[in-house]
Amino acid sequence: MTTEDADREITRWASGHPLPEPFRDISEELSHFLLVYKFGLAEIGTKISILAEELTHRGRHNPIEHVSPRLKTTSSITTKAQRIGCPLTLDDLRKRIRDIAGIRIVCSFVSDVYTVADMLTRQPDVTLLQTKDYVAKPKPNGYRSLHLIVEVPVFLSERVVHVPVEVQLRTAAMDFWASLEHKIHYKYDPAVPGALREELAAAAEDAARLDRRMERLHREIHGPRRV
Ligand code: 0O2
Repeated sequence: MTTEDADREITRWASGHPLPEPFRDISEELSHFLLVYKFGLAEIGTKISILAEELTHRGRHNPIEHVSPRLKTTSSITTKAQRIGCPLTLDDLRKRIRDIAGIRIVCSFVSDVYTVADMLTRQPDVTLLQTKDYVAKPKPNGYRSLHLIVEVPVFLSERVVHVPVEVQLRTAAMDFWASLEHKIHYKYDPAVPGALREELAAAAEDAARLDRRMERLHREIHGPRRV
C-alpha cells in the first residue's frame, strides 16, 4: 500500500467502513493509531529521498533504484496478531507488531543494500531495534532481503511518539524473485508443489549469481565503489 493508499484507508476507517470485529467500536482511535505509522513512514521516506538526491547531486552513485512504502491493512494486522497470540488491543498491537509501517528500498547492487542500511541507521534520530539479514543467510525457500526495524521520532502537536518502521532492503533481482514467489505462494496457498518450490529455490540462486555478476561488471567499469 502506498502512502496515498494509506490516506484512503485511514479515511475509510475514520468514516466507519466495516472494520474487523474487534476494531468496530474504536474506529476513531484506530485511525489515529494508524496515522502515527503513516507519519513514521513519511519520516523514513524523506530520509531516503534526501540520501538519493544528495548523492545524485554530488555526482556520486545513487544506490537507490526505487522505494515503496506500505501500511499494513487492519485485516492483515488482525491476522498477524491472531497468529502470534497478540491480544487485539491497540496497546498490545503497538508493542508486539512492529511492521505496521513498512518501506521497501530496492537498490542496484548487494553492497548498496548495506551502504543504504548503514547511512540510515547512522542518523542520530534513527534507532535500530532489530536486524534480520536474509541476504547473508537466505531463508530456506531462497528469499533474500535485509530487514531492519528502526524507530523514528514523530513530533505531534502535543507529544513526541517513537514509531517503529520495518525497512526491507534488497536488490532489483531479489525484488523480482520475491514478487513472483509471493504470487505463487498466494496462488497455491497453503501448499506450493514440491517441484515448484525447488525451481523457485534454484531461481533464487540464479538471481544471486546475477547480482554478483552485475556488481563485478559495475566495479570493472567504474572502479572501486565510492558512494
Ligand atoms: P506484507 O504484505 O509485506 O506485510 P512475520 O512473518 O511478519 O510474522 P517477521 O519476523 O516480522 O514475522 O517476518 P520477517 O521474516 O521479518 O518478514 C516479514 C516480511 O518480509 C513479509 O511481510 C514479506 O514482506 C517479507 N518476506 C519474508 N519472507 C518472505 C518470503 O519467503 N517470500 C516473500 N515473497 N516475502 C517474504 P508479510 O507480513 O508476510 O507481508
